[in-house]
Amino acid sequence: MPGDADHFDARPTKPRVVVVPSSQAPRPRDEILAGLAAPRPAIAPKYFYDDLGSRLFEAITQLPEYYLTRTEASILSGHLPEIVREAGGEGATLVDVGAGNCQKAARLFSALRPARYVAVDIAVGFLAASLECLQRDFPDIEMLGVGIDLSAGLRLPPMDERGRRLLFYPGSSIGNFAPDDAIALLRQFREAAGPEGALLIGVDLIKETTLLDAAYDDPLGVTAAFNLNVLLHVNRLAGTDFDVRKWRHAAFFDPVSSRVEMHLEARADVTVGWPGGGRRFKAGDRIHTENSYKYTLEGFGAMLRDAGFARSRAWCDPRGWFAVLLAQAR
Ligand code: AVJ
Repeated sequence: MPGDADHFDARPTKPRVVVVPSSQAPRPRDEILAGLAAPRPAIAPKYFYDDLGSRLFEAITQLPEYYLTRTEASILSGHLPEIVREAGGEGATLVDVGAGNCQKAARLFSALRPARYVAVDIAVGFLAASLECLQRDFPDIEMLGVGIDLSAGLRLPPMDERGRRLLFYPGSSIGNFAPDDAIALLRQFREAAGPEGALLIGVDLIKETTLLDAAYDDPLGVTAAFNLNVLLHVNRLAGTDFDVRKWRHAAFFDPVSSRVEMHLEARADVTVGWPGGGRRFKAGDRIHTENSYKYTLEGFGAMLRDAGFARSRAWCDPRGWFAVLLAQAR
């Protein structure tokens, strides 16, 4: 019956989700196979996030040892009015980079009251489902999903918007990039924010090694499952024949490079094949899957300045484990 659908679908329509094809990024299959064949074999951390990987990461954020997500949430909720004031108040376009389940941004909504919410993530199916739920709770905020591979740059589709832009990059996701690449990404954020805009970013700080090791190698083995799951994703993307049982999770903080490294280590000699090739791994050989850089507040402030941000303010938890910074483009 005409009209019925309208009636039941009253206001909250499904948010539009667009995929921005990355012309610069190599195709996943080529990138993955090149990484596996390299002298130091590696898989880029963006490949963690298939549907199961996105869910395993959500589970990580609930672990007692993984202090990052809850520490950041407590900093944000403890200083929300001040952060919103510094960020220019209500009515902005909130651009959430690496939005995942969108829960971090959703907790800002009541105080920030953005006119528009643009959620950007590489895991576009997971993002679309998250956005659809969120739109029902916040029918007055215009929402857009953007599927994009950040390692090829932050390219946003043209948007009809008034007001300022606030870029949101929480969770210390910036830690996945080596310092020089991180500065280049921050510079792109500054450009995307525009002259009136700002960046709200979460950064994990250097702390005792035992705390960092535990956060990335938890006793329940959730992080191990998250790390090993990349092999299943890679099997689908690149046609490899990884047997998860032949590999083990390894994670540790390296104070010299100031980063937590994650690897997958061969439990015994193993051969991995793929269409047109393959590689033998000896017991103990590793595939590097992630770096998670840790900073001092001073060090990260300097990177923001290098990226061209005019000034920044920082908030920390009482233990000094995590920082939230608000950086003004000018
Ligand atoms: C989503 C990149 C911030 O580095 O802490 C969690 C990913 N890896 N446990 C991080 C991750 C292992 C996470 N980031």
